[in-house]
Amino acid sequence: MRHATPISFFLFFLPLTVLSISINHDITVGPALSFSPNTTSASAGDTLTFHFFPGKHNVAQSSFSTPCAPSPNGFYSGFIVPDSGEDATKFVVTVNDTQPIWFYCSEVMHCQLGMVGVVNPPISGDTLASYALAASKTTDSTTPANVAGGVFSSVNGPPSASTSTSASPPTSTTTSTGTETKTSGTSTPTQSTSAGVVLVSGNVFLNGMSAVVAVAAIWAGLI
Ligand SMILES: [Cu+2]
Repeated sequence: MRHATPISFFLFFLPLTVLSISINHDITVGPALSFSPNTTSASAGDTLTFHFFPGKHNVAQSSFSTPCAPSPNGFYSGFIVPDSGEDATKFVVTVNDTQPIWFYCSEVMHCQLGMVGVVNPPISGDTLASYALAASKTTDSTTPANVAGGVFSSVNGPPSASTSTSASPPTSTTTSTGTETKTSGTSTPTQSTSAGVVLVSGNVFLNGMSAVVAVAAIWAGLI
């Protein structure tokens, strides 16, 4: 029986390896001159889904030191301007690492008036408040030339009608690169907040279960 313990360990930890779960973080763009939430904590592999509301808005990545101007190789959604309610087109960005991601809306004066946000702000040092303050002192904003760094996800109907039961990776959604081509029509399941929450709970549950089972395996092996 002693030799069974390492195998048990492998088997019980295997699900954790398979269930390396990425989480989606929803961020609304407008209708006020703000992103909500304006601060998000994300892990590598997670996605950010930007939801657009009325007002002329977009989301563009910048660096902390150059607010209201795009950073090289940063993402940019292009303007997505619904007549009312949330636009069917969402912009999905995959988070590659846990470095800070600063972003802004490039419409005239929106960045200066505080339409800025951050993902993974540093624990100390640069803050969103200081970024916003620096943004308020700039005289104009720069709109990137091309859509970049993300994919468009489009679903029919309001977000509440998106009753996805599984979290699809962004690669399964309709994509376009280089040009601001909006897609529409097909009902593509997208990662919703609820799915993310469910997955988080599931992950925590599995972690807990595996820990319990692993401890049981150790105990059984030692007898
Ligand atoms: Cu805006």
